[in-house]
Amino acid sequence: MTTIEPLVQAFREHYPDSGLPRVCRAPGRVNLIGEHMDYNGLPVLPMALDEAILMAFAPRTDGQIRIANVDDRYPALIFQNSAALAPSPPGSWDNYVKAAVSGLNAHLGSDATMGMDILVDSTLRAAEGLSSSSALVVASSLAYLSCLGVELGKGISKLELADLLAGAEQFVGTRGGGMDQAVILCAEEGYATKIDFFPLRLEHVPVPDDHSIIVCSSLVRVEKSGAALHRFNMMPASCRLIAALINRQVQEEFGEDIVIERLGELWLGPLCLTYDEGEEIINAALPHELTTLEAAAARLDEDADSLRSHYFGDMPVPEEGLPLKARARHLQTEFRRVETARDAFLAGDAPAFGVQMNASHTSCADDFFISSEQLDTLVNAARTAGAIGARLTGAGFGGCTANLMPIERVESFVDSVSNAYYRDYLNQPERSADAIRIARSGAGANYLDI
Ligand code: NG1
Repeated sequence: MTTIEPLVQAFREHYPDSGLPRVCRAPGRVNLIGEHMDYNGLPVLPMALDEAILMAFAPRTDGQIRIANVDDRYPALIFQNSAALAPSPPGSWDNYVKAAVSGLNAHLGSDATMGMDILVDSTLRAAEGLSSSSALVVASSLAYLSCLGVELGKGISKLELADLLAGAEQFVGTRGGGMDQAVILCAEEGYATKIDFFPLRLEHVPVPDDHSIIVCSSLVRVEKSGAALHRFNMMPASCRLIAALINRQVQEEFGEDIVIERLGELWLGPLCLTYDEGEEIINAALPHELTTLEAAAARLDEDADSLRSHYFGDMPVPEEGLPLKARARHLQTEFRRVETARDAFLAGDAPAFGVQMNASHTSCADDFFISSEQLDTLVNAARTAGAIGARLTGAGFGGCTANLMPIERVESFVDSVSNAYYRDYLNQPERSADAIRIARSGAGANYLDI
C-alpha cells in the first residue's frame, strides 16, 4: 500500500468509530560506518532511507491503545495506557508502541489517560538491520505527542525526543544506543548524519551524488528483541565490562576522581586523551590473556559470580571466554575510521570513504565478531562486482550490507551480486530483485498532510 489516501481509507474501515486520523512517517536507516559505537559514546555515520513506516492515528479518550497493521503478519492488539506499562512477551510488536508511550509518559509527567487508534503501513522491511524497530518507536512517539497536543519543536525538541527514545526503546529488552532514533528523527534528505553521543550532537554530511549506496539483504533475519536478544545484548554487556576494566586502569593512572563509564570517554570525556594515549590505556587495561570472567573479576577486586550477574544477568557467557581486547580494538579503530570517512564525504572523496567501509567490515568480523558466513560472502560478492566499499550494516549476524558504487556501474553491480550471492550461493535467484535496493536518502520523521 504505502500512500497516504489508501492508508487513511483503511484506517476508517478498521476503526469505524474513530475520528479522521493524522498520519506520520518515520524512515529506516542504513548505517554507513560506525558499528556498536553509539552505546560506547563513540560516533557513527548513518543515513536515513526513503523506505519508511507510515502510521495513521487518532486519539481516544478511554485510554485504550489499539494497534493494527496492514501487513497481517502483525496481529491487531489492544492495551490500556497506564503509568506503569508492562512489556508484552519478547518479540510482540506492541512493545515498540509501549516503549514510546511509557518513555513519553515518564518524561512529560502525563497522567497516562490518553488512548490512540493506530494503523501501520510500511515500505521498510523488519529484522534486516535497517532499524524498523526504532522507526516504529519514533512513529509511535509522534502519534502519541500529537494526541497529547504536544508540538514537536516546541513542547519537545527533536534532539530531546531522540535522546529520550534511545532510553525508552530499552523497554523491549535491547540494550543498544541512540544512533537509530537520532538519525530517524533528525536526518536531512541528501545527507548522511554524523552523530556523537553524551550529549547528542549531529552534523549533516553530504553524500556524493555521483555514487550510490546499495543495500543488499543477506536474507538472514535478525529479531533483535526476539530470538537474537541475548546475542545482541552480549555486545553492550561485554562493552560495559571493558569500560569497567578501563576505568580501573584510568583510576590507577589519574586518580579516583576520574570515572570512565564508556570507552569513548577516554578521548571525548574530561580526560581528553590523544588517540595514542587512549590506545595505551586500553592496552594496559586489557592484556591479551584477560579473557575470562575470573581474570576480569580479579582485576576489579570482585567475586566472579557477582561480576557475571552484574554484567551478563542470565546471558550465557561463552565457554571459550570473552574477546575483550579485540572488541576494544574494534571500537578504538572504528572511531578513527568514522572520523576519516566523515572527512572523505565532506571532501567529496567517495573512494576514500570506501576504504574505511572495507576496513570497518574486517574489524566488525575479526575483532567484534558480528559478521557471519552469509555477510562475508555477500561483502566479497559486492567487492568482486566493483563496490568501492562494502560492509555489513547494523547490529550484525544477518540483515544487510551497505555498498558504495559509482552510479554508472550500478546495473552491472546488481547483475553480478544477483548471480554470485542469490543464485550461486543461496540458490534462490528469485529473491535478488527484492533483496538489492538502491538506498535513497530520506528526510527525518515528520507529520504528513492528508
Ligand atoms: P539495529 O541495526 O537496528 O539492530 C542496533 C542498535 C544501535 C546500534 C547498532 C549497532 C537499537 C535500537 N539499535 O541497531 O543502537 O548499537 O545495533 O551499531 O538498540
